[in-house]
Amino acid sequence: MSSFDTILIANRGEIALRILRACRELGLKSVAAHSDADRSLRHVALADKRICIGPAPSSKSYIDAAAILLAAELTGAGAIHPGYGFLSESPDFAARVEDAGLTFIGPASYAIRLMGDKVSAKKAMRDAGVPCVPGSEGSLPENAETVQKIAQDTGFPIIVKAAGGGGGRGMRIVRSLDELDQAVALTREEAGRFFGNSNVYIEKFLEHPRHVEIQILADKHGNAVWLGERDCSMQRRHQKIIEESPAVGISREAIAEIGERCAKACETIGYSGAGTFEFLYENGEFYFIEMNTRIQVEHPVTELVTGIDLVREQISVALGNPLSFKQSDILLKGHAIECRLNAEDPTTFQPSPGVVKQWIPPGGPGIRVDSHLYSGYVVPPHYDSLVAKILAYGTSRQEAIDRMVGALSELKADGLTTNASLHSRLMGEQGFLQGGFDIHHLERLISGGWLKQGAVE
Ligand code: MV4
Repeated sequence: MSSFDTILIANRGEIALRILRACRELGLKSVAAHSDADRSLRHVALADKRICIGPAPSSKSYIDAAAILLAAELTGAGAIHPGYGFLSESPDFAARVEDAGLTFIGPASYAIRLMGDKVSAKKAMRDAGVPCVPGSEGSLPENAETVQKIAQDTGFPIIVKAAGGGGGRGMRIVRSLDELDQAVALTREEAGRFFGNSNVYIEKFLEHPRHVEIQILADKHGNAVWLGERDCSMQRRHQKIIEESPAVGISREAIAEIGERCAKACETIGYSGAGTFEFLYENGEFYFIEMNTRIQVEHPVTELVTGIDLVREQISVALGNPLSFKQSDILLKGHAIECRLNAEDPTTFQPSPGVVKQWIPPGGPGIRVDSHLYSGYVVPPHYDSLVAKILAYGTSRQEAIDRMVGALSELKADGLTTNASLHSRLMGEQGFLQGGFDIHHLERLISGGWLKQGAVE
């Protein structure tokens, strides 16, 4: 089937280093395709080859498809790993990689395209037996009366979403019929401008859901497995801050049932690679909203509770190998928590790039740190502010929390302003300790003045 001995890493930061390590374990060579601003990244030093693909702005480097394809040709890479962000979910890029006779490490371009359009994704998933949020069947018609009928049948409040959106972009909550026409018109107009697709759809708006996602892996031989869930409800402005597995208060039977449906859906649509089904969870029910067709930032949470190397498996299935295990081989054990360490102000959330004078990562039993930082590294201002993922694993949730508290107290990132103190405080926050909080929890804390209240809980 596919065959390659060299992978071009079309990404940067911690995930580029993570991919490089997976290449090494698989006996594959790696090429670091980096921007002008990223010459001093750790994975650039460790890769078998390195090639500069353009200036610092990602539009001229990490999302320049032509530059990356040329880099692959020049370095003899047979495959491209896109990591997350950048070109990882671009169906056009994946198709260009395929057309160049190279392997895109991810699903086939048609599956990325199917899932990139949220209307077609929902239809495919509902047809495959995955429960979805009630709402319009497909995109809205032009006729205002028909749209009103759909909205009333769904029941207010509703949310109008752009088919080309996702991740929180292009959506509008509508609480009554008199706001409907204008909301649909505005969302359509924005959708056309931002995504080049003015299709919009309606869903029942869930007021207090949790964000619970299911990790899947599928090979090119029709086999798919689910690898448990991650609760990603601790977020602010659609940026996840803490993720954990298992999700507090959801029965193992309910997770197995939804997991089976996700794996089956992958087999139905011919999906291969790693993928994530995003659900809203409210009143004991799962509602599918979107599928992510990439490896995600929070994948190590799943690696800790399953013992499976998701990046290695992702590459292995791209090579055409069958999955190296069956569903019954996957045992979910213990509890894992990830804190995203960002170079940002812990109260204003403003990015704060700069020189790392001294970096001392935490360690000890149950601690994993995925980071590209080293003492003397300069965090450039051009990219995402994520600088490290601190993970704690324990037999119980409390043990994982206790280990995370210890890890955060050990961590030193002198010279950088980070959100480590926010994480330390959250580890002792009542709602977090109890678990099962909704997606608005952190924003509710912040608007209630929690950030300024010092240690008062
Ligand atoms: C929703 C919702 C409530 N009801 N859909 C935001 C990001 C995108 N992935 C979907 N989003 C939402 N869709 C319905 N029908 C609430 C959100 C939402 C949200 C979802 C997941 C994580 C954080 C969020 C923050 C605000 C709103």
